[in-house]
Amino acid sequence: RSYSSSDGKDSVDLDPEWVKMATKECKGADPKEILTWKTLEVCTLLAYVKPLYTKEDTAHLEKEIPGKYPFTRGPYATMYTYRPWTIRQYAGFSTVEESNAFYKANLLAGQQGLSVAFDLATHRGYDSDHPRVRGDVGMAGVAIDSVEDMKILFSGIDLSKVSVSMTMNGAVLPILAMYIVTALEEGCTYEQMRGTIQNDILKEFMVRNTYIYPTGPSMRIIGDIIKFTSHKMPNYNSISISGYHIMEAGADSVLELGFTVADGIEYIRTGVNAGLSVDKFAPRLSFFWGIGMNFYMEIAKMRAGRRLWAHMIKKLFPSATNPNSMRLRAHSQTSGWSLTEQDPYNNIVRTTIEAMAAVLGGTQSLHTNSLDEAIGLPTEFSSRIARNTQIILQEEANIPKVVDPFAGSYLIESLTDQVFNKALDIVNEVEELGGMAKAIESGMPKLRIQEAAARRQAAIDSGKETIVGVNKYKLKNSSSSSDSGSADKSGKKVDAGQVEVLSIDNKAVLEKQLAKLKKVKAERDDNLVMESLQALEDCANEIQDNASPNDDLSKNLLALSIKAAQSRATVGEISLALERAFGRYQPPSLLVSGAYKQEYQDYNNNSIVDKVIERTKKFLDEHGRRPRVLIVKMGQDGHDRGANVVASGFADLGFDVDVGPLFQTPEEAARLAIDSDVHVIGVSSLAAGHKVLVPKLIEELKAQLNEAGDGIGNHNILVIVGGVIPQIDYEFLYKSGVSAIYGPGTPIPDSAMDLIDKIEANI
Ligand code: 3CP
Repeated sequence: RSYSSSDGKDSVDLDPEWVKMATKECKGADPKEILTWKTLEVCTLLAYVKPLYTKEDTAHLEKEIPGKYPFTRGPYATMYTYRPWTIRQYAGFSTVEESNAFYKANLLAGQQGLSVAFDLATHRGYDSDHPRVRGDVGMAGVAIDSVEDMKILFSGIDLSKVSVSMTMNGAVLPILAMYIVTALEEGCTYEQMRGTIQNDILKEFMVRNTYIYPTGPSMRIIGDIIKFTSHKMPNYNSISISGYHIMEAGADSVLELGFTVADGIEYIRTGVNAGLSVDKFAPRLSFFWGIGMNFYMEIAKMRAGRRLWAHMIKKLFPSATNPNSMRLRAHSQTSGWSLTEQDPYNNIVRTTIEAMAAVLGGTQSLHTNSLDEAIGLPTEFSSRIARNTQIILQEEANIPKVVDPFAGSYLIESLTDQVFNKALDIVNEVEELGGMAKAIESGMPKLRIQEAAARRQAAIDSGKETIVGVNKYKLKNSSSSSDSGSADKSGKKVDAGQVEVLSIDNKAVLEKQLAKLKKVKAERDDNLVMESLQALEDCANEIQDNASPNDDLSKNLLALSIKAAQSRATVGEISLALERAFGRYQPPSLLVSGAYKQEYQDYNNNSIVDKVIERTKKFLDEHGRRPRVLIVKMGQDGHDRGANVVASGFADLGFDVDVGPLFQTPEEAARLAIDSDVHVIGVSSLAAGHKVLVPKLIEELKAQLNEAGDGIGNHNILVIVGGVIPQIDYEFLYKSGVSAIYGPGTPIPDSAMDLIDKIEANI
């Protein structure tokens, strides 16, 4: 065990006078031994964090001021003292009419910028009438099929004044094009458009999975967007380089930072390859961090991130001379993963702590999660509390009054150095693999993130890490949110377990979308649509000519998508025209092994893990094969952290685990389960599609098993469900034939043991 300092050498050891006193207080034990904090980042070899930092730890510190290279202290000189961060709540659900009303009400109530959540059908480039998206339309975001939808979404909102962020990556061309056409048709000029498009496809291949096309064409799309926006939309941020999803998928702070900065470097190279100078576009690249409960580390991460970006740009792109090219500006979102279904009001506290880390770290814009997000979609009530959390930080707590208040803290400065150095190692590792696009092809980032996720889950399941209300301080009689409360001092019932969630009527949204699609198609000039789509497809098929003048946008995919959107081509049609040229990306299946078991046993030997392993061995002896589970994700929900963690955990416990490809239909999932002769299908659902997709899966299973007759090994394949399932839907799912529901917080060995019982009963 050793501490390391900013230059990687062993750092100043603990102060000897303090060690003496501490040894006494620790009743003779070595304080270095028992008080050293082995952080989550130990996965990426971050040094251990000392229990005490002193002046000697920061003796090497040089003076830095905010607004100046290397920007550790903030991208602006005055930061919040002059202008606080933007309160920007991510939202969108159901129809454009409902989302528009929600946005307008939020702006009146103190929200300062918009951030649009699209439904998964739109993300993956499908119109609402596509058969693959039955369960997804309007569920985890708003449904958009054409410019006409986009115009309603922003009706009554002045797009020259309100900055709008749009989380869109796969279907970025049609969606950005439709936004631009909407703004132009509302009288806004290109120069007036301010806002951000996420447009970060690299992290989609790594973790978020809402890609459409293979990596090469996807990067070309990004090049064209950077080129178009840097010429015509000087106030628009062309990418939001996102660590958030990397963190939510399980990465620790160092991995998140290293991979995100490496992504950013790849985008700079993409812009340069599109013929642009770095200073022409880099000032409008922006970043996006996930902020979890690791309070000190998150503050250090944001400070180290700014320093690392500035350092890398200076080192790798010496032609960049505009300081704004080196200035990292970031949006942050509190961690959705850190929220719990159990005792959910605790989530308000968690979000407040995370929001404080984000602003003490110097974020430019912030989303605070609603307390109910581990259970379902936020209500008006929970959204209000989330928004007010930020307003209170801005207007009651005096936090904005001083720039970078943690500067000079022995701990935070030391941690900033450590995170900088370790994240730099990760960036260098990616560079050695040939940059992020190549690293992704090698599978390295995905596996590293999965390993961190599996270890984290094992730390929680084994009790090494505390989650209040989940693995410690649980509500009485509570194994899940079915707990309806406990008694307060006066004996009155306190409703601590149940919260209301927003329910979307998927059928009604779908009907509305279908009617609108029909109308748009009936009223447009089909010849114009065909022409514009053909031009787009032809351009996608052409090899790019990098020698063309860099302000020539005639062969630019965004310029041509704008024409298609103007002609009222739909999201699905534009995506399909591009797909004809580019093809659709098929991800490889990667699974990490051994990390869960090792981390669990490291902390808790001779535990339930060993018992489950014994049980699966016994099962093998008795039945001639191991219990076999197929983990599936249906619909367009690509959030696969839970599915991957459960799959690798179950495999470590001795199950035979198959992982289905992402984006399956219920028919395909049933077919795969029967062909693989599994005992159980485990459905992982995080995007609210379960009420449509799970009953359909069970129906399909029955039909296909009947069709197969008696020759098939399993007459009855059990269906279990995990993920974000509101308690109110449990009854419905059980009635549909689901055998078990394992909500968030269920330890993997517990569900595994329960499942073996169920499989044996079924056999
Ligand atoms: C700000 N300004 C200042 C100061 N502070 N000027 C002088 N002194 C100051 N102290 C100026 C800026 O220069 C800028 O003007 C303007 O005020 C706005 O400030 P900003 O920092 O640019 O802030 P904002 O417009 O809010 O933009 C923030 C960034 C942007 C840059 C981070 O990219 C952004 O809003 N991103 C949000 C991304 C987002 O919402 N993502 C949601 C993902 P100029 O522009 O004239 O310079 S949700 C994902 C959830 C999970 C999922 O994906 O499923």
